Amino acid sequence: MTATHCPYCALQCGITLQGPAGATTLGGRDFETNGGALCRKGFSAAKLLAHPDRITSPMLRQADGSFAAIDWDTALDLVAGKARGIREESGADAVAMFGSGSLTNEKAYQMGKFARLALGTSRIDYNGRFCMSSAAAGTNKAFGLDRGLPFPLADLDKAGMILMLGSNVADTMPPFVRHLQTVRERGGLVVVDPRRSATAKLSAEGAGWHLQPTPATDLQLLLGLAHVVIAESLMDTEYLAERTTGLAELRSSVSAWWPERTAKITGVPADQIRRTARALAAAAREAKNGGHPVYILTGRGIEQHSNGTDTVTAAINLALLLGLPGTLAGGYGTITGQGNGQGGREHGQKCDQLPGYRKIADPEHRAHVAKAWGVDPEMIPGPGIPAVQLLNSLGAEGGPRMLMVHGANPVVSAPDANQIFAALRRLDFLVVADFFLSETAAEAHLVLPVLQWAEEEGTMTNLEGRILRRRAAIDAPGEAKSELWIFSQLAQRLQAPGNFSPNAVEVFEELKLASAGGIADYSGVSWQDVDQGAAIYWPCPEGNAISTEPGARNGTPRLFLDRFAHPDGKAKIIAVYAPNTVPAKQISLVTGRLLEHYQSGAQTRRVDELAAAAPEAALEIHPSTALAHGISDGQMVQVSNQRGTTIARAKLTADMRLDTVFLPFHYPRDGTANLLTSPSVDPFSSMPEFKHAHVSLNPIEGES
Ligand SMILES: Nc1nc2c(c(=O)[nH]1)N[C@H]1C(S)=C(S)[C@@H](COP(=O)(O)OP(=O)(O)OC[C@H]3O[C@@H](n4cnc5c(=O)[nH]c(N)nc54)[C@H](O)[C@@H]3O)O[C@H]1N2
Ligand SMILES: Nc1nc2c(c(=O)[nH]1)N[C@H]1C(S)=C(S)[C@@H](COP(=O)(O)OP(=O)(O)OC[C@H]3O[C@@H](n4cnc5c(=O)[nH]c(N)nc54)[C@H](O)[C@@H]3O)O[C@H]1N2
Ligand code: SF4
Ligand SMILES: [Mo]
Repeated sequence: MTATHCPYCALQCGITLQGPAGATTLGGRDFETNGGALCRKGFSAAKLLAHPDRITSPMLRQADGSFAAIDWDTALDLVAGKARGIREESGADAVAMFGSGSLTNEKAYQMGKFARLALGTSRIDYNGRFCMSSAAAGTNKAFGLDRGLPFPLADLDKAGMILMLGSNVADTMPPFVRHLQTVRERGGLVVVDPRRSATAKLSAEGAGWHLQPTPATDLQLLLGLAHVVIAESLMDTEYLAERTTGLAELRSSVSAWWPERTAKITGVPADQIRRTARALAAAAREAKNGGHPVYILTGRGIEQHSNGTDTVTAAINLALLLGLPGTLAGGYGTITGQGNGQGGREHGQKCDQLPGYRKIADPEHRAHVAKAWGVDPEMIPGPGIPAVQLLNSLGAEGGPRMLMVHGANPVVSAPDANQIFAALRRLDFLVVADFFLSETAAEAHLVLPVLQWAEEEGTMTNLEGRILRRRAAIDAPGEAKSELWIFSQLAQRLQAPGNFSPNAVEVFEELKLASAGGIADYSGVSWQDVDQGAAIYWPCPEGNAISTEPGARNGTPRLFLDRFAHPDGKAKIIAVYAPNTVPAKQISLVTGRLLEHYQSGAQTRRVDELAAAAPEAALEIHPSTALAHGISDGQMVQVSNQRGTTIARAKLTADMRLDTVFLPFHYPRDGTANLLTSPSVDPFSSMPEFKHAHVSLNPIEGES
């Protein structure tokens, strides 16, 4: 029996695997985040291991468009040859890489190093840009450090009140809900979502409440909440004076957001705004007198907007006004999404970043990492460009001519998918490493078969910043190979400087050195301790004593208790501003997730029971809105705007606002929600506007 963790989301539920390849069975394991429970996706994950769709040898596109199996030497020679040739002709930035928050820490680290040293390119970014970038930008600005939950998840078990904005954990992380049980019983769960989501129902059907704003007006709502706290003198003045800077500007920035005005824009009634602000302040006051802690949590619903960073900042400001972050009375946290969404944003696959959450533009940071890599700092290229810009620059004038994709399916998951298709087709050479022929792999010139989670060794960092062991239980089918091996083979062929070990333990040892002294410091984390199940949270500098006793927490389980990570030790309140415009009377599309499918669906659409439960894109629409558009339940609908058209089956539900429809983004071809989303990005995080677009609706005659 092998103890490991689920391959999918950042909750990283504990699981066990038993039996040989081809007949592996999976069970829930008692681990702190899931207590033995699993969601449907995790529970069925083993069905993908010996799946008939597995790619079992490198595959090269032929002149007639089909793929033919080739051997690894030929494939690796071809990749190295193309990379060298294109670099000689067009410069090092003509070869690009696109990574993933699904990769283990070791693979993410090695990929960043491979891009900079073996390819010499600055053109690397990853799908975490679509996920955590706004929250990361907001928390970095406010606290000087970005770790999704700056406290253990289990701290929520004791909560007296939780304000949850734009997160639907009841569908996206079902075992998370056990940590909300007590706060629900206390009537303290308040959910903000334009949909009456499964999570919103948890609040509304208990003694908590649900705020159902107009999509993309959370910034105004948060300014309105802050207004009430300040106007009614409900803030924690002592905390603000001791632990923060910037209060004065915040005061003036929220002064105009009185509840009635906020209500006009957000659609949330003024009395509900007052009720929520007062309840939060009362709960926070109680928490500091020995009561139950209070948390403000955010998810992609408020972060995936072109003002996502400002909205996160406004959420943090509210938490700071209440005196919560960096205390045992509660705090602010963002719920990280992908399996290694946390570790994936620390080790250097972001275009502006080096391992240890270091900055690639900072001379001292470059010098440290260059030393760990055994190279001259001059050899490390400067900052590249973020995901949306990178993908759209492919094959364009002066843009990359070759791309290597590891762990992403941007044809389905990147915004304005028609443009992404066009960009990939402009490339001279597209290499996709995957275990399935995803929609993006289907566009490739060369596909490299890689290991799945149950076939590889490594570490992952979960939504709490806790480092976990991923363990190999079975052998991989056919010729599938580890990505560490692929990077090491290619590095040799490209005569890269530095060491590229194919062994996860060796790479982890190097990652520790490279991260030492950085923000995300792993230097005191030992592979053996993680292997034995020690609960270790970064930062964990060298010399930290580690206990493997059950219940012991090592490293830094709770951040900021003494000081925030800015040089002055204080949290920065940064005033943010929002337009005072009433949203246009148009149908808003919001996108998001279903319980049954994971991301682009490349994996879960291949699990029979999940595919059967949610076989095609369904458009959630209010019955009255449907009636007004001549749409009946089950009818096929064209959802369109200037960027494209998505075809989906109408699902009438009173859980929607009248002005809003919902599409999941898990489906390919004409069911792809991202045919409609805008590539415009947040100025700080480069997060695209996934969660809001205007659309028109047209029923397709006879199609129901
Ligand atoms: N089943 C499943 N679980 C997953 C994943 C998956 O693909 N499928 N992916 C994982 C990953 S990578 C991530 S990032 C997480 C994401 O987890 P969540 O953030 O929980 O997921 P989403 O469904 O994207 O968005 C959450 C909610 O935001 C709401 N929303 C949309 N627009 C707005 C808005 O303007 N304001 C507000 N307040 N809310 C809005 C949506 O209605 C939705 O209910 O889930 C992880 N878990
Ligand atoms: N409209 C809309 N679009 C969205 C979102 C939204 O809410 N709305 N959410 C965004 C978010 S939060 C995210 S995280 C992105 C994610 O979107 P994607 O980047 O498309 O994520 P996945 O579907 O997980 O793609 C992962 C691919 O990598 C493969 N894979 C998994 N593990 C590995 C590995 O270890 N190595 C390699 N080489 N391959 C692997 C899988 O088989 C799959 O084909 O989508 C974003 N897109
Ligand atoms: S909640 Fe996330 S980690 Fe847990 S079983 Fe489901 S997908 Fe896996
Ligand atoms: Mo994500």
